[in-house]
Amino acid sequence: MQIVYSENHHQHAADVEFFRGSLVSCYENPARADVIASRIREVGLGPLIEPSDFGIAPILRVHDERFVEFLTTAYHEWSKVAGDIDAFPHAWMGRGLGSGQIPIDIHGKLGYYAADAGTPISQGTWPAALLAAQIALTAQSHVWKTGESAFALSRPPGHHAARDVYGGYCFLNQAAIAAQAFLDQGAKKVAIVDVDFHHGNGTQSIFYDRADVLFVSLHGDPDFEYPYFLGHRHETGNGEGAGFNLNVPLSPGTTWDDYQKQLAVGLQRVHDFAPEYLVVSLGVDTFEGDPISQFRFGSHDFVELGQQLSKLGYPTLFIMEGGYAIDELGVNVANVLSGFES
Ligand code: OKP
Ligand code: ZN
Repeated sequence: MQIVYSENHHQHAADVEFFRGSLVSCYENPARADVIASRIREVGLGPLIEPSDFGIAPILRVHDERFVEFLTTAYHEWSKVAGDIDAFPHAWMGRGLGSGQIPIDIHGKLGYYAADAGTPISQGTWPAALLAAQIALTAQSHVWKTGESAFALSRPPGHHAARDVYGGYCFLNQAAIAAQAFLDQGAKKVAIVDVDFHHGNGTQSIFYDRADVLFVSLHGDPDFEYPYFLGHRHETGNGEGAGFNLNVPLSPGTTWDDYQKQLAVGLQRVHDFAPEYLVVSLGVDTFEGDPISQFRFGSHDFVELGQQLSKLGYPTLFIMEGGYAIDELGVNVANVLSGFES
């Protein structure tokens, strides 16, 4: 399997995030990708190659131009008034309280584009988010050209980013950008399976009205878990997209044994859809030791997850999403990929 990686993810290094009312060290930190890369080298899963530059056009197929413009300038605008400290919003529009007009002031803009107060923007956030998108596009291009599978080892993650919204540690939606790239290159149908603990609300929202991308997500029930406002079972798609969105919300404490039965239903849906390519939003925050999540997978369960995904038989593009138990993170991710290859 080809693995696309760059050490330049280190540019996105925020200091703190809000957690239960306090500021704590960021869970989404550079050590995450470092330990994954090092485990992948250790087990010899495949060559780690550097990303190529596909420019901004494939990103603008998914994201709003003004949103992208905001991301490119946000830290600079913020630091002019706040100094060299991570940027956070402090005001949101609230239901029914927005005219739709985009504020000029940076604090207003942050509130306009952000979904939550848990996603700091640091000095290097934009270059790192852009690089993550290029990593996804490089891996996508490999899958497209060779029919082989690939892994985009990138951070920050992407599945909470919507067309013009950032949040949940995500800025650009790598999975959506890659899925759209397959379609733009001539594919007719792409399936995205999101196995991160958190619902991929950004990805769902991007493809909710469309029949060319099937989105299947298994996740902590949004009645209890972030992102709270999307990811319910009754969300099945809209208009032409009706029937092309499948959410499987699961209770806190879900084990692999419970999960795999639901996964089988989700993968059957993918099989029935008969896509040409599979994109996997790969989060391993379903691990029992994850500090912000509530499922109970053991490390060995990730091997089986990889095996289940490989049984579908599609050229598969893995995109790195969440997973915050640093000590086991490398093993858990490598286990999925080894299971897939075996
Ligand atoms: C991103 B991904 C801690 C509470 C949780 C958002 C979690 C985002 C997870 N501040 N905040 O899906 O792994
Ligand atoms: Zn997650």
